[in-house]
Amino acid sequence: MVHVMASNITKSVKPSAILKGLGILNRALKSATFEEAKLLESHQMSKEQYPIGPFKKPSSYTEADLRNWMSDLQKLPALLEAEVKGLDDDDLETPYRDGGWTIRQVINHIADSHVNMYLRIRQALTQNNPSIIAYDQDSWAMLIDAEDGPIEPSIKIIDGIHSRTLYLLDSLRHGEFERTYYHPEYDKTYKIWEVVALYAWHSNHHLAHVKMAKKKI
Ligand code: NI
Repeated sequence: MVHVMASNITKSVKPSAILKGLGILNRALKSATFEEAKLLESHQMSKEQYPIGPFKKPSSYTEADLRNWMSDLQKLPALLEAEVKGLDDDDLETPYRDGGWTIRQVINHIADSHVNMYLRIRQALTQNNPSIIAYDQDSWAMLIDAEDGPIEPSIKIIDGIHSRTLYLLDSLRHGEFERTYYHPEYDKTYKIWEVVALYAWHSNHHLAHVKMAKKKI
């Protein structure tokens, strides 16, 4: 019964219609492959750009979370120093992905970024929800000292500002982690504990970039 029905259907369709149908199917397949390739490419790119995944803002935190984030900040300078040990000037010019920042730019960027963290936390603690100054991180990474300059001063900066910030955070009372600053470019208010979470992620995010770049040397 099934066979008869199938053969009836086949008979009722003209060969030209089948060819036309195949053409449509073929085009659909081609475009699916193209879309899939694009999806795969963007997935690959985002995996390279976000090796530990993008930052996910937690909705709340525990004392243990805070300690973990602070520990990540504390560890970063020594971890960076260990990663770049033995790399020469040419090695530092290796980008972590095609078209991405070089190891030199990544490390100089961490210093630039975390100097801003340092200032913003201090402003949040001493002013009432202050508006902070946004900066153009890509342009900063292209300033000559960030693009061509040595990385040792940046590791020293990161070490210094992390030490100062951790000393400060260690002394804060619970409620003080709820103090805020306002980011005018994102039109968002950030609490200090969220900033600590963000920069702990940022530390590990760029440390992963340095590790990726070293595999390409
Ligand atoms: Ni960054």
